Amino acid sequence: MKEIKFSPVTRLSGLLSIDVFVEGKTVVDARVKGNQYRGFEQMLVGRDIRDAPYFTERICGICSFAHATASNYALDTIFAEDVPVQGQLLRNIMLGLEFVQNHIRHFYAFGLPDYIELPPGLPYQGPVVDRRFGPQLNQRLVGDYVESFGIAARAHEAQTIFGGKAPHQHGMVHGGVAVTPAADKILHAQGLAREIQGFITSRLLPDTELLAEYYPDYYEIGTSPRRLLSFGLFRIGEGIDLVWKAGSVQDETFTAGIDHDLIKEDVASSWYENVAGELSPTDLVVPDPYREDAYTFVKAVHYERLPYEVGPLARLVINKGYRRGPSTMDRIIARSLEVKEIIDLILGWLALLTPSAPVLKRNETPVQKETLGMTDAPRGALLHQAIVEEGLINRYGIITPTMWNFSPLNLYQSHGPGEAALIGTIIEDPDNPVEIGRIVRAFDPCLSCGTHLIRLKQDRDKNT
Ligand code: NFE
Repeated sequence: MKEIKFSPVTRLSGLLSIDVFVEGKTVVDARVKGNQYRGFEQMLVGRDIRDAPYFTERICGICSFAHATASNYALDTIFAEDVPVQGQLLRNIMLGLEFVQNHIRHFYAFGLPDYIELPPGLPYQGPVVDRRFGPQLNQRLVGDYVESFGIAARAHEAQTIFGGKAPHQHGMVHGGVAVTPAADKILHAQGLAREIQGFITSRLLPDTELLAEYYPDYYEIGTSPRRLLSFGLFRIGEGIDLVWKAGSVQDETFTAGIDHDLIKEDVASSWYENVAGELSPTDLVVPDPYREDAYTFVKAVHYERLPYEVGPLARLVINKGYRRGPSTMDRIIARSLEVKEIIDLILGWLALLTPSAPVLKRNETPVQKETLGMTDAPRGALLHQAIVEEGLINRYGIITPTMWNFSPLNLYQSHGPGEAALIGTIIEDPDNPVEIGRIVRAFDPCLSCGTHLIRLKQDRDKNT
């Protein structure tokens, strides 16, 4: 058996290493390793619960608004607030723009360099192996790759119109949003959204089709068990009605809704002091980076004891009847199809904004001690859960999409979706295992989110 190590895996957010074990040409075992420890849950203990969105959105620079959303949903419950419809629209517009920014950047900057030949000198290019586009098509894709950076930036620009800044906006607050939409702001955002929509229609979708046409074998590579899950996306109307529904899929069976009590974690393979059995999201664990029988800072997460894949493909299967997958190409296609749906939704919501309508309805006294904020983020299901005493955080737990997709071997000896997708892969050329990067990046992993201060051994020794 041969071991192949990738470290670090580039063109993603955070620090990820992959070890695969190959017999002949077949991957027989895999380990996805999150190499940084963040400790946000520990930082939050004892702080005012109203600070939680500002801290948690700094978990990550690429999905900060998603964390602000989950955290503010949790605060809306704590303060028993009904967000005005115009506030809901603005929240959805800003959250949607984050998806747009992420998905466009992922397709071109993170994923596509595995399939095209970029001009020399650009960073983070792997070995040029298995490139199938001729010079003309390659040139077209390189042109779109370059253009995509400006387009993705437009999405952030549009987010700042209502959110003040991006990333780490200040516009979403508990009870609604902080900025009333003036007519000039709406027009500005519409102009940017139309430009993005044009790029998605004329470039991203045809480029995705082209990729699928030239790499059809990737419908069979990176496959994993058909267990998909989503917390739903975009609240609208009274209560917590969702534009895209929550639920889970096992093979062909869809079950509506998610019972959050069935979501559990464990540290069987994770660098924390070993706690036997299942953990709840708000259980604190103590890091132990020197545990011999562990290999990652990512905790394993499961639903009804089973690992689930989350992300654009799960949402598309649950909401739009997409039938294929999961495979590497299905994950890529789902992201592109989803971003077209989302930019159309954003333009629809922008048209519904009314400059003088209220966007915020706040209460000042917390009425709940336990709270939960669940939404989908660009990469999948995101949960924030808090226990609060007299307005201060006693416990704060976060389960991110990358925890779902890059869960290590769990308590029940099941691999997470990322490891499962790698196992069974045929590596054509073990000296240039291009398949591994393609499979892993199609999940769009973010290890900054997945492993929520690095504590070096020297520091630990100094402290003891
Ligand atoms: Ni750091 Fe994130 C998204 C969240 S992934 S990118 O999407 O939450 O774990």
